[in-house]
Amino acid sequence: MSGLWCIVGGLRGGRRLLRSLPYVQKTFVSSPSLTSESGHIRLCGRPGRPQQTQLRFLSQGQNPSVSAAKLKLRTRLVVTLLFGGGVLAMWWFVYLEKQQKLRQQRIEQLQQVALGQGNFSLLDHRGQRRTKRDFLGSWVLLYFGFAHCPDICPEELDKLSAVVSALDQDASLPPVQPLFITVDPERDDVPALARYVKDFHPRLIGLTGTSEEVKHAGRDYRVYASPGPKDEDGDYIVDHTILIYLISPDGLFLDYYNRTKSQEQITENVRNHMKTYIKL
Ligand SMILES: [Cu+2]
Repeated sequence: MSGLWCIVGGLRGGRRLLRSLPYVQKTFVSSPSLTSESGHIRLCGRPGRPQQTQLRFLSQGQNPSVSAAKLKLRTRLVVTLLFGGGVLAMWWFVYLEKQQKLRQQRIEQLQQVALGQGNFSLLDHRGQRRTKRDFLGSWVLLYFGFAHCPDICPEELDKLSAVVSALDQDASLPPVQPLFITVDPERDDVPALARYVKDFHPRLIGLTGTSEEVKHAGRDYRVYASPGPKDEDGDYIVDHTILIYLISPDGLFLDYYNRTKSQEQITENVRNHMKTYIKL
């Protein structure tokens, strides 16, 4: 009997034929000699070369070809999901690596620029001596100007104050310390600065010192400052660099903003620096 089935099973398409004939499958299952332990049915095989097929249990009452198609679909879905997840994870890893590399390159470039590498020592508007080291650990927006400036300095300090206030609104961001260093120490003494900073952000710190101390601080940031001729009232204008500097918590110069930059642009830029900041 088993020899007969071997002949049938050996015919091309024999297995497909068998699967499509439930009564034949029933015969297989009911025959213990043809059923393996795992429920698979051995159809036939020449000695040493067994040939197997995986017919499903008939007790499930399903069309085997439909079940196989479902299984295939499910397998494909799982494989696709695993592959997609793997690709996504790889892309994210490469992206983070690239961001970190770019950030590191930027820091190295800024260190080569060597801006703000020195350590200023000045008096604040309360008369206390402050050095650059005192602000390590804080984000700083720094501006050089003078209290008698008729228009540009008040405009820039208004803008700087608005940026600091806008960043303060975002609780996820660290606070920014606004600093103002005078380029006119002759007139901007401690009391004059105390009066002046009141018009701007409440955290704004005014800094002044001797002519040499102020020049030293300006040189570190390559600030140009040149007093003009005095009029009959002894009044004069100081021609100076108009830039707002962004300094990271580790004291590195990170960026600068000229007059063309709007409050919104500066706020967004500082926010981006904060979010991509990697502590050295
Ligand atoms: Cu000015």
